[in-house]
Amino acid sequence: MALMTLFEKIIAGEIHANFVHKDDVCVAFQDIDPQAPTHILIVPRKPIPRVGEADASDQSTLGHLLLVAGQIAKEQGFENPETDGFRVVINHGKNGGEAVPHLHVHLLAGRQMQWPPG
Ligand code: DGP
Repeated sequence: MALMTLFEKIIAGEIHANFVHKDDVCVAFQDIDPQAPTHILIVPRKPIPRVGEADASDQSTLGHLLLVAGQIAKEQGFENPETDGFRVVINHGKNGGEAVPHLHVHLLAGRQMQWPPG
């Protein structure tokens, strides 16, 4: 049997995390090393390694992750594009800055973001 990813262990409750959302498709919890006042990871229960390895069968899962990111941002009061806002990020591989090989969407909010990103 394949080794569990770190995020599978968090989903299974083997490693503690501060969850903000759970449903049948994904969970969301606070990042352990926040890069903004709000930094939440939205993680599919299915351990797709990274976005470039998703396939057509993952279409609804990928869409769901973005919808949940937007929903959480709205719940936490960041949805007003004039006065606030937020950023969603997916890192793929070495140059993308990926550290955990289990697909996840970063939701960052609570400060002014810069462009281009580092
Ligand atoms: P990425 O670089 O896109 O693979 O992001 C991985 C993120 O996972 C990074 O922002 C830090 C976070 N992270 C790593 N280990 C843990 C952990 O044990 N718990 C939580 N909550 N987050 C973690």
